[in-house]
Amino acid sequence: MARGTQVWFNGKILPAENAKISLFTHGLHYGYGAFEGIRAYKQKKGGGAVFRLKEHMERFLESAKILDLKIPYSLNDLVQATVETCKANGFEECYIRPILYVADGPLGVNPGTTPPVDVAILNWEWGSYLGDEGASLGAKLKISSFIRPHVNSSMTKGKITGQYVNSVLAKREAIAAGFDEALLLDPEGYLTEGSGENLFMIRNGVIKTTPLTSILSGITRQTVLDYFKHLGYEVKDTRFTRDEIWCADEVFLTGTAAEITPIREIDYRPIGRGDHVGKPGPITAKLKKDYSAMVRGELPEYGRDWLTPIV
Ligand code: PPE
Repeated sequence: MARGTQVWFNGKILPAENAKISLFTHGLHYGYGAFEGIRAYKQKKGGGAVFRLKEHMERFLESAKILDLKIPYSLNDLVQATVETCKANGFEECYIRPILYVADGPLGVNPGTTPPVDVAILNWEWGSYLGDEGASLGAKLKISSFIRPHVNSSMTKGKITGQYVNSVLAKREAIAAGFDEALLLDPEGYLTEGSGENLFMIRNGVIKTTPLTSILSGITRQTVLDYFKHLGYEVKDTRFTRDEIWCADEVFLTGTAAEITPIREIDYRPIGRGDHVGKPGPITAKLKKDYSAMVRGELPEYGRDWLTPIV
């Protein structure tokens, strides 16, 4: 995992080792901040481009609004800063992590009415999120003993730093039990998403994904919904249960880091039918191939304005 040597910190590009923060940082104590995860890809026509950068930065600004934090940067400033950071690191293909948090100021839960906020953008190179084997053969999931909090406890429309303790606990539990990833239920027992991915299942040609109530509104999820609608598939945004997903023909996870990750097993039960039991199914395999082409500018019929060149 090679890290970029340069970071963007409060409006300037700096060597990463010079961007230091204080132990009195409010966001470190209380998790009051927000982040994004974005990927840039090498393009077929040459050079690099950032996939759906504007949509990620819109969600970043909405996370700040949910937290009632003001930052002095516009959508366009953040888009430009991201491109500049990738250029400063010489990366054409990388993961991009914008982060904002309440900075050094008075400690105590109350950060005051106009707290100081730091904003940074970092880069690193990141391979398959659930490992190369998970990406190609399919990952193994376990329903977590941790649940996604009620919608009045966690702000699901924001990518809020402190909320990720729930994801870290679920992920560590799943890994310790020999699985690749956790699937979390909501307080009523319906499936929601993985620790860092959205969830899809396919049965009898009908594609289902969990509703936006208790999940992050994933940008990859939306890309996949647009893709399936374009191809004329029936797609339902609806709740489903663990026994329904055990009997699915195909299951996959979506996310910027995870991209399209097929699922081969859930709770020790192999997923799929016929020739595809315990293997990625045909619709998932085609989606995975097409997603990989789309982000590299090889399928211009999907979102012509989804790729921001790193120039
Ligand atoms: N749900 C959660 C909880 C989540 O964290 C992510 C992204 C998604 C769904 C998918 O959202 P999107 O990337 O917009 O399609 N998780 C990010 C962070 C992963 C991490 O380990 O850090 C990511 O994929 O970048």
